[in-house]
Amino acid sequence: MNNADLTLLNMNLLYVRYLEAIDRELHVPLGCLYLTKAIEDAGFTVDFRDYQLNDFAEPFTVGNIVDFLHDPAKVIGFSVMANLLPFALKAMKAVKERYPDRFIVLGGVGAKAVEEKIMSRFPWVDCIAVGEGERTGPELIRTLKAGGDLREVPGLVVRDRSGGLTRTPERARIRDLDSIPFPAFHKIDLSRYQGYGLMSTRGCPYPCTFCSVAPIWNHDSTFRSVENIIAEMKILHEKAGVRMFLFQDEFFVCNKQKIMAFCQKLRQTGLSILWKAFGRVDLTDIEMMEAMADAGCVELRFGIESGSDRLLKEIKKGFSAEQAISRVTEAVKIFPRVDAFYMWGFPFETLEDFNQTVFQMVMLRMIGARILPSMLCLLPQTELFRENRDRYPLDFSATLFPEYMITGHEISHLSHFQISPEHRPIYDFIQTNPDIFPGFFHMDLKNNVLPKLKILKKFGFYPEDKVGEGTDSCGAHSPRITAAPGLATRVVEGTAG
Ligand code: B12
Ligand code: SF4
Repeated sequence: MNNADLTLLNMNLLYVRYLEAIDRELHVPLGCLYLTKAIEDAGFTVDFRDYQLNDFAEPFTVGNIVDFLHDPAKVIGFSVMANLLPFALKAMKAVKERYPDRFIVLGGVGAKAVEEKIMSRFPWVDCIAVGEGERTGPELIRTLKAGGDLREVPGLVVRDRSGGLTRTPERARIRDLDSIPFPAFHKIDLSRYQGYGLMSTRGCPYPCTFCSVAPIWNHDSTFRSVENIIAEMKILHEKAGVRMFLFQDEFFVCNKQKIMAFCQKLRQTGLSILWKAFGRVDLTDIEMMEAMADAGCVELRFGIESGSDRLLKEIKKGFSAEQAISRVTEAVKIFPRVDAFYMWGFPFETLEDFNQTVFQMVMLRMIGARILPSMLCLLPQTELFRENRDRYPLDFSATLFPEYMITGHEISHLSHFQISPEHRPIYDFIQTNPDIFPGFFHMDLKNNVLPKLKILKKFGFYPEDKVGEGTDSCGAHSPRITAAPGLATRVVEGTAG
């Protein structure tokens, strides 16, 4: 009998299936470990299980999740992003059938903005935790153990005995991030992981309409001190020999003074470490980038999104195409690797806008930047989805998904995905719930997405329908991608045609 107060299952994972190979990048499960530490510090016990470490030949069957969760505690928590939300919901049903007396909590970012829809359609989900877990988690366990009323715990969506749903008041964000203890690294064998992510901030204040990061964190950003960040790097370096760190937060470069201080203090530690980070083109400059490179930054990533000023304005990106070009041109002279991320497939992106983007991508590729285009993903948290869902048809294609929605079920093969018959039901489930899983759909596939994909293939940014060679990877936060020889810098299997 499991005496822990919570069995916590991490389902935030990167798993890409090719015909001949499986790509798994094991990342330290930060969100779950922050949550675990907070629950343990409150005096409870956590039985943490990381599904990234499962050794099933076929991880994406509900039976295997039930096996992985053998003998769970009375409360079972799932941590999930949007890509595995459909599968997690199916798996939760099977877990509930196997253990009807257990209380099932869904947490993580995947359910954000569709909590009520999930709770009303899937009665086996007992509760959804919304937002940061460090305060909600311990209070949830305490209340459940005491037989209290969850409607009194902020930050939840709960079902009462009569089946009615209650969204409890939103929980205030944790302002002082330094007050949060470091993740519960003692729960994992650090040597089994390859990706050491760090979060130096939480949330982004910018209003980009296609992005889910800012709304997930309610357009509010909080920051750790330079000393606190370096202390975590030091622990990981000294205890686990970590040499390469990835700042996962999109708002790492939040302010020049802070970044300069960080670089100076990091250099003073004398630690022999390297790191990668994201930056906005309008918040970086040459002096800052040189200081970053001197302090061990080997890769800077920019979200550029479009080469069209009209489109940049429409998606509220907050800088111009010219700013992007000049910043990347400077950055490639400073860092060994510079990534330029683009989004394409906006339903309001004219061919003229799109061609300007392709032109810029070609140009920046020629000067040495790595170009990483992603097909627009209609995440339910985004302003873009809300504003446009009734304006354009929502189409599903069984062979084409946005890169953001790779789940691990589908097989990436040349220019398309294949779905094996045993996994077909998960896509049927997705198709019957488009309002919960819009990320798997396209806005106007025929006139918007397919013609643009064809152009991107022509310029080598996606594979033609023939075998490519070599690999390229955007590092930690995207699937490994197979590049067409000499040309493509990013290849995620698309549809034929
Ligand atoms: C690190 C990270 C990853 C890591 C995850 C590492 C890990 N195992 O945890 C990796 C690299 C695996 C990853 C992969 C992907 N990611 Co990612 N990732 C992030 C990132 C940058 C930070 C996440 C994080 O650590 N946050 C910090 C912690 C503190 O927050 P948290 O994880 O949300 O956890 C807190 C709460 O949610 C809560 N909580 C979490 N779980 C639970 C469970 C319970 C029971 C409870 C009570 C509470 C609770 O408590 C935690 C502590 O406060 C975010 C962007 C961002 N800035 O937030 C994107 C993000 C989460 N990723 C995203 C996506 C889409 C992906 C991908 C699916 C697609 C992609 N191409 O990027 C891939 C995986 C699929 C694939 N094949 O490509 C989206 C999610 C969108 C959504 N609505 O779900 C985000 C928001 C980025 C974005 N651009 O929109 N990612
Ligand atoms: S795209 Fe980048 S800058 Fe814009 S809201 Fe998202 S994280 Fe912030």
